[in-house]
Amino acid sequence: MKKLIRIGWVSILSVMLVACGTSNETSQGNESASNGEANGDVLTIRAGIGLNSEHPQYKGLEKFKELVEERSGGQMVVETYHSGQLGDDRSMMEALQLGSQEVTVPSTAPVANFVSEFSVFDFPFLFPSSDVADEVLDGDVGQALLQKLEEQNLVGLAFWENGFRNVTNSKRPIEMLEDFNGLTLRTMENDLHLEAFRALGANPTPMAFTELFTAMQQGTVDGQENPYATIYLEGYAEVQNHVSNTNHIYSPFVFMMSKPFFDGLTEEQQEIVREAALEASQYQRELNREANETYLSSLEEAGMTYTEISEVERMRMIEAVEPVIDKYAEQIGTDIVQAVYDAIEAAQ
Ligand code: TK8
Repeated sequence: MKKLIRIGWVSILSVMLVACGTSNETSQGNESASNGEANGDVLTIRAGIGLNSEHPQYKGLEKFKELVEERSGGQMVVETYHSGQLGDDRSMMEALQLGSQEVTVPSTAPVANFVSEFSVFDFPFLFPSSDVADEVLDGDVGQALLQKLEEQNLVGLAFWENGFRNVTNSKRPIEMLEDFNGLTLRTMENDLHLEAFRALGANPTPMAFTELFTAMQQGTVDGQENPYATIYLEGYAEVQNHVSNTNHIYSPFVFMMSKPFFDGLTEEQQEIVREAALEASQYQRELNREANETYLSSLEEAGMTYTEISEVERMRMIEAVEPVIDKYAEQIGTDIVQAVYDAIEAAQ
């Protein structure tokens, strides 16, 4: 209840700011908001992510910072936070809604708890390659979903990349469908992910990313799934023995800004952050692809066994999750799902 009242207050404030032609709201929405421009106040953008400072997600954020600070002539300053210093994906999105944080870059899976249609990008075995994903996400259907975030007091500015996810665990190599049986796997907080892993035979448990390392270390879960860059850079080789190239889901990141904050910017400032998020996307995607290619061998060097999934076994996994995809396609709406399928076909 308290939360609802605060959301209302923040949006009323931003409407007032826009209405009286004042463009500079400080990030805290405090009393200096109404004369920010006049006294040359600097706007602070607090940008937080879940991954650590070695990850391409953070390098992308540094690129965004560089572009925004340079192009705004120091009028906007970006503070970058990594490793969940400002919270996990879900709590950071909530902070954006309230206007108490300005930027975050979650995976699409937790975004689906705010706008359910986002689940379509997390359909197992959907995207055949990163290039196809780029075209679909940057095309009409991807942009239409970014638009929908506005209903949730969020502004989606660009898609970045987390990448193809692969399963790790501490128990046994996963080579065939049956190897999932009974494995306790952490999933992101998303019903589709949960049901897909149940369909594969695993025993999935949803958890915020910030809890994951400890959960593996203490044996609360046997395994998890993430792209190679995350598995390596977060040091999971210390607590996981096996990795397989399941490539089961492609995770996009969504670069988003607090709508109350965005609405308080001048058009010129809005253009600067929009452009910077897009340019940083190109940079981040490139680095991320390199990282996901490089770090598989690093995982083996760190002592993990690597198992390839044969085409036959991959087909069995695809078949196992099909009913889950059908169920969610119906829930999301067949028009959106069809638009995604058409866009994938056109991109190939
Ligand atoms: C980082 C997360 C992470 C995601 C997950 O905040 O939760 O497993 O893959 O990268 O978005």
